[in-house]
Amino acid sequence: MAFMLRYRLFMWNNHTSRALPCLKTKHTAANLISKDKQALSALLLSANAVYADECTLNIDANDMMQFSTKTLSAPKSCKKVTVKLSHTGKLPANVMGHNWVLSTEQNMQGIITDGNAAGLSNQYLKPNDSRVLAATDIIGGGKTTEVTFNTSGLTAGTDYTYFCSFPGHYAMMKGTFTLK
Ligand SMILES: [Cu+2]
Repeated sequence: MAFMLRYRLFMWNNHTSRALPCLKTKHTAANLISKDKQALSALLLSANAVYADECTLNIDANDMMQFSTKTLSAPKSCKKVTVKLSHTGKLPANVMGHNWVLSTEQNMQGIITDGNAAGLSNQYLKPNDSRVLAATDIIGGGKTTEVTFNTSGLTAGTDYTYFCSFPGHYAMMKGTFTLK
């Protein structure tokens, strides 16, 4: 793969140097460079997919009951997605604990209601809740956690909901996850 990449980059350079003497205007040159840049970024993008970098997503949570982003997405080519959650605050898990839970929008409320009853010892989730598509543990300030899940059960282009199931937090800690 690395060899092919180098070979294709070599071909790209070669193509550029041969094409340049034929150029008539600066405008054309700019177009050509822009096109080649696009080709290069497409090449690098496909290399990333192979090495799965884009299949790992990072999100922070803090003592202000906030996630750092309200949208997360991964390429639909990811067979598995890893979400890494960092709690950048200082408060302990029983006071300001956070997790990252994925479900359909429709199922969120039921998961939260049952999660509240299940309590912190169950990560504020009903054990083996089939409505939960993915979930990390609850963590306190200064801690990190992650979850890796298969994307085979998800539909590309559909908006899923992620939230924190700690009692009351979903009102502020909620976002949209999409496979694109
Ligand atoms: Cu929370």
